[in-house]
Amino acid sequence: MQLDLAITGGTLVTAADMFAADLGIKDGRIALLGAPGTLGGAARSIDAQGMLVMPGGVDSHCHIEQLEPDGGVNEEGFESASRACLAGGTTSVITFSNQFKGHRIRDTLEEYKARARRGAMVDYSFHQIVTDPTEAVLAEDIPALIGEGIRSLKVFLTYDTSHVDDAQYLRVLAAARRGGALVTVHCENYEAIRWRSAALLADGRTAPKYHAWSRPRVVEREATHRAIALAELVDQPIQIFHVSCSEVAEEIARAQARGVKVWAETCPQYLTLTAADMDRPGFEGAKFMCSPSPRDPADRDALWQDLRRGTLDIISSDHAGSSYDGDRGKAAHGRDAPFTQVPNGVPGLAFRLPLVFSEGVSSGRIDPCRFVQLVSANPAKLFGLYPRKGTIAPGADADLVLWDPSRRVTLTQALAQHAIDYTPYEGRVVTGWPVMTLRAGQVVMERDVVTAEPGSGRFLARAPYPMIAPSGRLADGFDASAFPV
Ligand code: DUC
Ligand code: ZN
Ligand code: ZN
Repeated sequence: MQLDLAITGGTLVTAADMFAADLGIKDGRIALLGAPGTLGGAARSIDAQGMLVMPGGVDSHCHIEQLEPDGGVNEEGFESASRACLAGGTTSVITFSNQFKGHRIRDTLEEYKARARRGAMVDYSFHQIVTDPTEAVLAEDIPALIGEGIRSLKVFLTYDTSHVDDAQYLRVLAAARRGGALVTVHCENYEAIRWRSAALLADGRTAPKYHAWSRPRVVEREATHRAIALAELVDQPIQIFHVSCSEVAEEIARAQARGVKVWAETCPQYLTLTAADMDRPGFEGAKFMCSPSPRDPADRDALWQDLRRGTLDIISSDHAGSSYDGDRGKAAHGRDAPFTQVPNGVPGLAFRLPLVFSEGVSSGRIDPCRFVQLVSANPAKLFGLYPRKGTIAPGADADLVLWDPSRRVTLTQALAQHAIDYTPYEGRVVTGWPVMTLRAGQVVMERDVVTAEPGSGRFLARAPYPMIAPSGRLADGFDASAFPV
């Protein structure tokens, strides 16, 4: 076979193994693997001596070009987000289509697809956010979008514009069970946060650091427990987004031990930042505000234990498109705005893999195979993209990152290549860096220069897959989800 491209001399890393091999690419896919020096002819060859060759990152939680109920749109568009992804070794994303309360889902999804078709330079799918599960949305929109290959829904248990109550959450779980989709959940208690925030403001405690005080660990733990308990009642598999601390992971571990189909992720911000970052001078702390809040150094360190034992199985970015100084940025209401008026979220598409590799592999906490599991293979599996994404095997898309494990790099805003005007990781030194990214067999980033074409990303329709099937364990054997009530 005449290969289009051969990658030779590198060490291949998958979720399972690490071995010296050459890799051949044909028509955008991995065609064959061979012992070093044994591949046949290739039109082009890349020397990967000294490099790890890993599957491109799959970021299963990031907010890109998201439309907001006030008529605005996230400052991070598909093109700039893709540039950041490719710079950092990520080749696929699952971002969001957002339902506004009082509106149907079906029109919004088309708008997101059109935006992605114009700008995306990575492959993409969507989670559908459900904020208003009316009868029509449950009976018509959700089955239709699942039929189009959107096999994950997201619900928020907090935020004024998006939270659902328990009755609504149960109905979304039931609709997902009927249609065959995963439900993903933002777990924080809405009323508890409102109550504490009002009290903090009444006491004049308005600075960014009080964001953490408004939502302590127990607020996240309670919502996580409730999200799991109701999912268990319906027998609907769920994933918990952005777990910030072990107190929450313990709830998940307990449910997993009972055999509940619940998975969970954390994000680099919870492994690297702490609440003290929000107490920086002036309004600088706003740059570190995200929800749930970063916690204490001990929480940050303990999360690695949850990642090692598998309670947490995915590390996503939760990249959020709010700048610092822009019109929709964190300082848009002034540099003395109360924390309740500051948009939540931190940018993280570009530095997800470098931060996790450095803190995880270079620091000796995890091995390279676990790294591949956390940032690529596991998100691909949980969200129905595997084995097309997330592995190096014949037939898989040739989405690869060539990684220099010993290169030391100081993170800067310029290296992030996103549209957001800052990075919370400015000045942090990492060990391990992506030197080349390939998507569908094409080199799309080399030495920090991204060369992909806007619109070259492909929509990833997700077919049914067994991992997210209900367990079949129902109280009294009664399947209440069969009745669309
Ligand atoms: N939290 C979210 O739930 N979404 C985006 C940003 C954030 O911090
Ligand atoms: Zn969230
Ligand atoms: Zn999010």
